[in-house]
Amino acid sequence: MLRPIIEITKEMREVFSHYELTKKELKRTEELIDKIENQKITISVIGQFKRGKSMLVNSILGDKILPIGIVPVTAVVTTIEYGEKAATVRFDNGIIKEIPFEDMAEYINEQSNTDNHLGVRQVAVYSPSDFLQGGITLVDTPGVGSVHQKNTDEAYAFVKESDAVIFMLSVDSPINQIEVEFLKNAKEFASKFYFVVNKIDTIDNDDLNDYMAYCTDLIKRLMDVDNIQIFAVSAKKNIGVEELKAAVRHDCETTVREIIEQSAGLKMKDIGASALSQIMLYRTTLQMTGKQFEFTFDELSKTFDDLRKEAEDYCEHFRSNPKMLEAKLNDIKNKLSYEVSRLFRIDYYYDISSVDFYRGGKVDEEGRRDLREDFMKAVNDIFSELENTIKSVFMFKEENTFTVTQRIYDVNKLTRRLIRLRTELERTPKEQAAIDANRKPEFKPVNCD
Ligand SMILES: Nc1nc2c(ncn2[C@@H]2O[C@H](COP(=O)(O)OP(=O)(O)O)[C@@H](O)[C@H]2O)c(=O)[nH]1
Ligand SMILES: [Mg+2]
Repeated sequence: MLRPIIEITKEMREVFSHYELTKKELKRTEELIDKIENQKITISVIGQFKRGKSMLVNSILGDKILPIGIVPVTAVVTTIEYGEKAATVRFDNGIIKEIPFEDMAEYINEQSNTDNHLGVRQVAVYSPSDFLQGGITLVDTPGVGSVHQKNTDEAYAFVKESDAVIFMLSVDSPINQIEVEFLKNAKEFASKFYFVVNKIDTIDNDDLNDYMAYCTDLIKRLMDVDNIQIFAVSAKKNIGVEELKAAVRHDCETTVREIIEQSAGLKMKDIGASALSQIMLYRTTLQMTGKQFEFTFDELSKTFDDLRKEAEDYCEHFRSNPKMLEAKLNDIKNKLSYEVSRLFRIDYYYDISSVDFYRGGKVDEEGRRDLREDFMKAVNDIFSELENTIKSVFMFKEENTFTVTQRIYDVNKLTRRLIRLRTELERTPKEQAAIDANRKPEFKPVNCD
């Protein structure tokens, strides 16, 4: 008998609450529970740049909210929720600023905010559109596959937060490898997909029907399902958009809880894996003798020193190049994961993302950006987090042997429980997919003359 995902999620929350180490996972789990209980659904529009994502969002909302363009335009994630018209910008350094609606493009556009040098984490927009009523957050993402790698990373990072996805294709160029990869990744996190083929105003009906048949077939294979929901639209001419809106609204009114729960189940697998690697580190440290610990800790401190030196040299050369610095930050995380795995003989992973370093930076006399300080701060933050984790675990060893043995016994018990919960999560999506597959596809040939 399958248990509801919310029950498994709550039990995982209980497991995480035992450790200081799984604080991050606990927070993410609590956010998911909040989303399920309050039925807040996040629907992201994703796909390659220039497919017409921003234009579709405008068309859905019936308002020209987002900037559109012939060149890659959207550089940052924009969330749109129900409310009186307003816009706020959240920066990487935590500052939130309310901005006039008309100024939005300055922060979102690749042209005015190249490489996101303003350090914008997200733009949050509020719109009184009926479509958003009842807890829907619609998200416009930067497209994947343009020369702006950062935009691709942002889009990937945001897919992790999505419950449902509007995957955008267009008739002017077929689905490519980058999109295929992106779709596979999205499948790991989102539970509901709407496929949209845009720009149908530019081809005739016969071609359109052939193209839709081609896309439907291809996507079914890629998604490994028997049925998909696919819509032919013109965001520009507002054709087919009502059908898409109706389908999304219908699902949100009838099965919102299932959609959110299923996507929470997928995300919990990711969270569970990350928690398990923290708990393994805890257990291994707890079992070490004082000598072993000292040796391991010395080795790790040496690694910190070497990497810090490497980072310092590196940022001398690339002080104005956020892309290179970001890549280096991920490189450092990879090297640390490797070292921890080697020294503690466990699987240890750092979440590789590229959105955790403030790119606002200073500007020198020649008007060049100097990101060294922010970069080194990010590097040191990575080290000190790990250092504190390991030190705090080791503090327990100061206690008497009985307490340590008891702790090891407890952690073993909790680890087994966590592994069992993850196995339980593995089982649910397939059953749910079968339920999904029974829905009929929505595509009807469209007359766009
Ligand atoms: N003909 C046609 N052009 C469109 C349509 N939707 C978007 N475009 C154009 O495609 C380009 C990219 O649109 P945009 O929304 O910025 O794409 P995004 O990068 O995916 O957000 C712009 O030049 C739009 O005018 C459509 O339905 N029909
Ligand atoms: Mg866009």
